[in-house]
Amino acid sequence: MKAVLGTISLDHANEELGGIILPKAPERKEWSERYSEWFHRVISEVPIYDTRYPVKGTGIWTPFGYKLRRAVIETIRDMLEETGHEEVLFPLLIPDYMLGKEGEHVKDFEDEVYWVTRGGKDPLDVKLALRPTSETAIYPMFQLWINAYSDLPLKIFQIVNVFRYETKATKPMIRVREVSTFKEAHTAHASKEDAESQVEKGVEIYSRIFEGMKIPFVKSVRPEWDKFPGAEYTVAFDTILPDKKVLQVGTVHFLGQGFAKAFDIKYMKSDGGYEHVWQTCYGISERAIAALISLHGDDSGLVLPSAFAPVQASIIPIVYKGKEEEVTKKCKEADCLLKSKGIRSVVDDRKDITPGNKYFTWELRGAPIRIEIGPRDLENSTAVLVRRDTLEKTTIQMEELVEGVHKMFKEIDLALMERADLWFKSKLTNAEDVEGIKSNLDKVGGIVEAPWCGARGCGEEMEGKLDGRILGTPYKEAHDVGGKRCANCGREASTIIRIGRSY
Ligand code: 5CA
Ligand code: ZN
Repeated sequence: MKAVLGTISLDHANEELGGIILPKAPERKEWSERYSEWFHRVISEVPIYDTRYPVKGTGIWTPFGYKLRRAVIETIRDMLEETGHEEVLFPLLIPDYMLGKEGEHVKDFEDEVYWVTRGGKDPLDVKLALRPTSETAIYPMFQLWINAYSDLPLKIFQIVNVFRYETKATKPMIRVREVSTFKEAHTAHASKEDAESQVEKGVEIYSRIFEGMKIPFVKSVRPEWDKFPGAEYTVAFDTILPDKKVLQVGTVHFLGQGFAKAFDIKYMKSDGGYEHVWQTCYGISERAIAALISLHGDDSGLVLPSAFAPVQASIIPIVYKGKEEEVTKKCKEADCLLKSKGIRSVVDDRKDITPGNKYFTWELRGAPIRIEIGPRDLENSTAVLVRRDTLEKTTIQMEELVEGVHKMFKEIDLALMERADLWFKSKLTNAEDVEGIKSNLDKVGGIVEAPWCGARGCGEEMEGKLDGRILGTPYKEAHDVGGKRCANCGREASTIIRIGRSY
């Protein structure tokens, strides 16, 4: 398979079809040079997400956006259920005394919490927080639910909205104040080993989710000073957006016994004594959907992996005078056939719109395949399939339509992964010293890896010098720093450090 870096350019501009000039093949100029504008344009033109609601940091999933969101949620839900997690639903409101139980947690979230203090005109006797995340809502119930060894492990998740009064610039889907699509999993275990192995499983589950979405990532153990408040350590998934900035798309936390002690969650051991449980939690949000939208797109709009595309195949009748009815009928038959095989197809039989304009619509909306059927196809019993990612055309026999569509989905999905991977790898560089890191961050962006001594003071110093964020060290990945010196202080290196300019 041919992989393409940066710009995809095939020249279809001269191809004519019944007097219609096909739209120019996809480029990635706006996508890479003015990503932020590109993103806003795509989400509002498709439309996916409407940002005009008059509360800062909130947005509306449009019908099309909602379908995309639902496909992502379904994948996540299936993956969690397959791996023994059960779905629950907790209240949005958390009493202040519960939110305050775990010291570090509340200290870090304090400035981000929205409070409900009145019911009608009456002041509430207990202030209620809108959940910024649900540890402090869920764990008091764990305390009631967990008594015996046989109650463990306990693995639950919920998909809810959470509220964070983000003070950095908000950005649709990426940094919102109402996170509308927050999947949080929470687990409790009898031993430290068991909980740590759940962290590994959480990381594995997320890896599979991102692989399914064709989102390349690295997994890093966040530095001590940037871990989740209340956690012993945090493993984060970082990807790189078209503007070469780093986006954290998911996190898995090892909570140790901190919350268990704060909320007194204990189980009885075989000797009759009690032990606090060991816990993990992991979260993912609509940020992952923003990454899905961003990573595969081009200047014509969305390009979506087949599993997530709300419309997988658009069928466009190429009509000539006198043949309208026959062609449209054939399109509808093809549509029925595809639908009966579980393919999400539509016939675009809008009147008074040129096929060219219909192509624009479905390219913008990221339908992986466009199917064109015209009078000549009626005679030959064929259809023309056009790949969204390359605009390559293939003529196939009508009786091979379903097979051909499935085959093309596979090819597109593979190509999307390969293209995204290549692009990601081109933004993942190495450096040996602070100068080199800085130069890579300035020139390439993305993520820079460098040898590091592992000392907190040294890391913080480096962060100051670099105008970048220390993303952490590789999680369970072989890396050889034998004989290397720390990029910042020159002492013997013990590990690799990752740095990027992040959202
Ligand atoms: N309770 C834990 C695990 S569920 C937790 O809240 N972790 S978190 O703070 O790291 O959030 C989980 C994920 O949600 C993050 O990795 C990030 O991808 C996403 N996220 C966090 N804040 C926002 C926000 N303001 N807007 C969009 N997504 C967000
Ligand atoms: Zn050092």
